[in-house]
Amino acid sequence: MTDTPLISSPEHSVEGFVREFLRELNFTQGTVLERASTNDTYLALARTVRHYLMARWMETTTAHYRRQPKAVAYLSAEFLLGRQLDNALLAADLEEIAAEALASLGLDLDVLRQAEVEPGLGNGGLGRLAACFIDSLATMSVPAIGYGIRYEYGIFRQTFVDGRQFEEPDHWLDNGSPWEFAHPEHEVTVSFGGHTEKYTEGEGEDAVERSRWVPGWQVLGVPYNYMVPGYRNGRVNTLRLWSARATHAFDLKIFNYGDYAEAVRAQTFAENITKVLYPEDSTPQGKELRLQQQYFFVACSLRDFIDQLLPEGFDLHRLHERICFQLNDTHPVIAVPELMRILVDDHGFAWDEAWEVTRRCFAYTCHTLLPEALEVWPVELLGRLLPRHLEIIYRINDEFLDEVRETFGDDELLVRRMSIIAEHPFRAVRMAHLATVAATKVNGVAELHSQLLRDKVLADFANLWPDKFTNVTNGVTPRRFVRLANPGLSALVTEAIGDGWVTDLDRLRELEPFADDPEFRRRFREVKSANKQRLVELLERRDGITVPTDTMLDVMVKRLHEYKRQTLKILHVISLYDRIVSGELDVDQVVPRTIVFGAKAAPGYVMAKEIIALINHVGTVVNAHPVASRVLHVAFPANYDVTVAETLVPAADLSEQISLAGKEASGTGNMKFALNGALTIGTDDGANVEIRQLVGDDHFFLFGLTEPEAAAIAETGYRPSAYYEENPTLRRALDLVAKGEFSGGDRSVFEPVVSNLLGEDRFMVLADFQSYLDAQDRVEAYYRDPEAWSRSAVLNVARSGFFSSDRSMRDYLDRIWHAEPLGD
Ligand code: T68
Repeated sequence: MTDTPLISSPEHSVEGFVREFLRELNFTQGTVLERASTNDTYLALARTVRHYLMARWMETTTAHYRRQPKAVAYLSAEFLLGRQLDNALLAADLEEIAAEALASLGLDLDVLRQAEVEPGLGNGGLGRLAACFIDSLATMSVPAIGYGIRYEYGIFRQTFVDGRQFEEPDHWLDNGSPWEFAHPEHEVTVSFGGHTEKYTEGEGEDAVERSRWVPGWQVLGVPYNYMVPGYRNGRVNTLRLWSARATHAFDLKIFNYGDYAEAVRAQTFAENITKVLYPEDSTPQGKELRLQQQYFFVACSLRDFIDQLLPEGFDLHRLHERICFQLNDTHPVIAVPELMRILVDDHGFAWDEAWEVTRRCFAYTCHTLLPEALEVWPVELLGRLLPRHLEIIYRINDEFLDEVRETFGDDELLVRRMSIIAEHPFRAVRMAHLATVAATKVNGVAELHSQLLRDKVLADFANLWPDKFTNVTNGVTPRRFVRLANPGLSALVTEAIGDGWVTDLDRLRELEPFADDPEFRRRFREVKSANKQRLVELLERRDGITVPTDTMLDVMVKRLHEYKRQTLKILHVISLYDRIVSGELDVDQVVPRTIVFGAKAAPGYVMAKEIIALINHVGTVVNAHPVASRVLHVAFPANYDVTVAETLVPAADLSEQISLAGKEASGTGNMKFALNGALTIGTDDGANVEIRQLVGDDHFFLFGLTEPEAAAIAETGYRPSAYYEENPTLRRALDLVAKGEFSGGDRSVFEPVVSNLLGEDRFMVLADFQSYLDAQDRVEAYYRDPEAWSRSAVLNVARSGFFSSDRSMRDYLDRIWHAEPLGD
C-alpha cells in the first residue's frame, strides 16, 4: 500500500451535500433533476452518502493492513442486511443534512428511502444475526471482515393467492446496486471435482508420501465489497461477498473450437453457483449446488485473507495470531479441510503442524437443537466434488477417534456416535462433528441452548472437552432496531438519559425511574400510538390491508415452522372467535386486538404452507364477521422482511414467542420487541428465559411446559388426543377447523393440519393450549390498565440493554476471539 493522501470527504453541510448530490445525478447517473426518475435520484443519493464514508473506509482498511492486529473473519452463508441508506446516513451523521438538502431541491427523503430494495441475502435469524454482528464490530472499532455469498436472487418474494403462498424470484439487483464495489481484478480461482494422486516427496530417509488434488473443473470468484460503517466512530469495515464467474480460459478454449453455445453453457453452469439463496431454514438441503456454494465462498475467503490481507511472506505457522474464523453454523465448515489443504498441499506443512494451526483458527456457533437441522453431506457427493477434502476429513476423523479411544477406552458405541462419519442411513460427513472437533470454542446462542448443547446434542464432545463449550447469548443492533426504526422512542429516551445508550445499551437502565413517572408513561403511550399509526399507513400503502388503529397490537413474525407454533396462535384466535360468536364471551367485554402475522414458509415445506393458508382463511372469516370483527382483526401482510420489521416491531404491544421449550435456539425477534417496549407472551425457551429474568416475571407473560417437562412427556409417550378429549374449548376450536368453518364448508382442506395435531403434534401445541389461553387472559386483563401496561413496557425497554449485539461482540471477543478494538 502506498502513502498517497486520501481525498477528503465532501463538505459536511447542506450546501456541500446538494453539490455532491447534483454531481452524482448529472455525472454518474447521467440525468438532470427535472427528468430524473425516483430510482435515478435514489441511486444518486446513495452514491452521495457513500462518498461521505469513503475516506473512513480507506483509512480503516489501510490501518488494518499496516498494523496487522488480530482480526475476526465472520464466515456466513447469509447476511440479511436490510436497507442500507438509512443506516449509512445515521453512521455518517447526515440524516438532517440530507433531508434538508433534498427538500431544497424539492425532493422528499422519505420517498427515496422507499425506493431501496433490501438485499434479502438470508433466510431469517441466522442471517440477520450476522448483519447485526458486523454492525457492532464496526461500531466497536474491532478489526473484522464479513465473508459471504452475493446471491443474484435472495430470499423469494412471497405472495398469496387465495390465501396460499406462492414464491417469486427476488431480483434485488435489477435497479442498480449502489452499495457494492466489484473487484474483478481480485478474482480467485476455485477448483472442484477431479481426483487425488499419491506421490513421494524427497528421497531416501526424507521421503514423504503426499497427496495432491487434480481438479476436474474451476470457477472464478469475484469479490464485491460492501461498506460496514461504524456508528459515528470514523470506522468502516468491509463485508466481502463472492460472485461466481466462468473461468476465461475455459470459455475461450471452447469458443475457439467454435462452439459458442457450449461456451455460454459453461458460463451459465459456473454462474449458477451464486445464482440463488436456498430458502430452507432450520432444515438444510442436501443439494449438490448448496455444497458448491459453501465450498466456493469459503475457498474464496481463505484465499483472500491469506493472499490479500496478510503481508507478503507472512509465516502461516502464526496464522492464529492474526485471525479467528468464526463459523456461522455448519455452512462454512468445509473451511476446516480447506485450510488443512492449503497448509499441507500448497505450503508444504507437515500434517501435525497444519492441524496445530488449523485447530486454533476456527470457532463454531451452533444455531439449532433440531436433529434434522444438523447438516450432513453424503460421502459419495463430497468425495466427488471435493476428493482431497474427503481424504483430509477421513484423516482428521481417524486421529480424533484415536483420541476418543485413548480417553474412554474401546467403547465402540461411543466411537460410532462421535465419529465425523455417520454410517446410517448412508455414509455421510456430520458437519457439526467436524466443526466441534476442529474449533477452539463451540458456542450456543442463548444460555438454555448452550446448556442443551452440552447436555444433549453434543454431550459426548462436552465430556471429552468440557472447556471447549461456551455460551454467547445473541443480540441485536440498537442502531437499526431502536434508533432508526423507532425515532419517537429514541427521542424520548435521549431526552430522559442522553444519547449514550446508542452505543452503550446498558445505560437504558437509567430509564427505570421514569417508569414511575406518569408524564413519561403518557409520552411513551403517545409514541406507541404514533408507531401504530405508521404501521396502519404502511399496511394500507404496501398491502392494501386496512386495520383499525388503537387496538392492542399482537404480533407474531418469524419464519413459519411447526416448532415455532404459529398454529397455537391461530388456535387462540379461533377460540376467541368461537367464544364471541357463540355468545360465551360478551363482545363488549373483549379487549379489541389486531393480530399481525408475518412468515415465509420454505417452498418445499408442505405443512408450513398449509398453516399459512389456515391463518389467511381464519383471517378472512374473522375479519368479515359482523360481531367478531368489532374486536378482532387478523392481518397477514405477505413477504415479511427486514424493512417491514422496522415498522412493525416499534408498533407492537404484545410479542408472541411461543415455541415449544427446548426447540428455539435463541430468537432475536424476541429481543427487538422487548427493546421497543412490547411485552412478551412466551415459553421458557431460547433467550426468552433471559428476557424474563431481566425484565422480571411481573412484566412478562410466561406459559407452557418447561424443557424438562416436555422431554419427560415425550419420553413416556405423548398423546395429543387426550388433551382434545379433555378440553372442551380446545375441542370446539379444532372442530371448527375440521368441519370447514374456514374453508367454505370443505372438510378436506385443513384435514392434514387437524389430523397432524391430533395424531402426532410433535411440538405439543395441544399440551400447551390451555396454559396459553390462560396467559392470554392475563394479557387481556393487564391491558385494560394502560398505566400498569405502559409501566411494564417502559421497564422492558429499561431492562433489555443486555440484548445489544455490542454485548454479544464483547462476549465473543473475551471468550472466543481474544481480539481487541483497534485504537486510533
Ligand atoms: C436461527 N436459525 C435460530 N437458521 O432458529 C434462532 N438454517 O433461534 C436463532 O435466534 C437464530 O438462528 C440466530 O442465532 C436460523 O435462522 C437458518 O436460517 C438456516 C438457514 C439455512 C440452513 C439452516
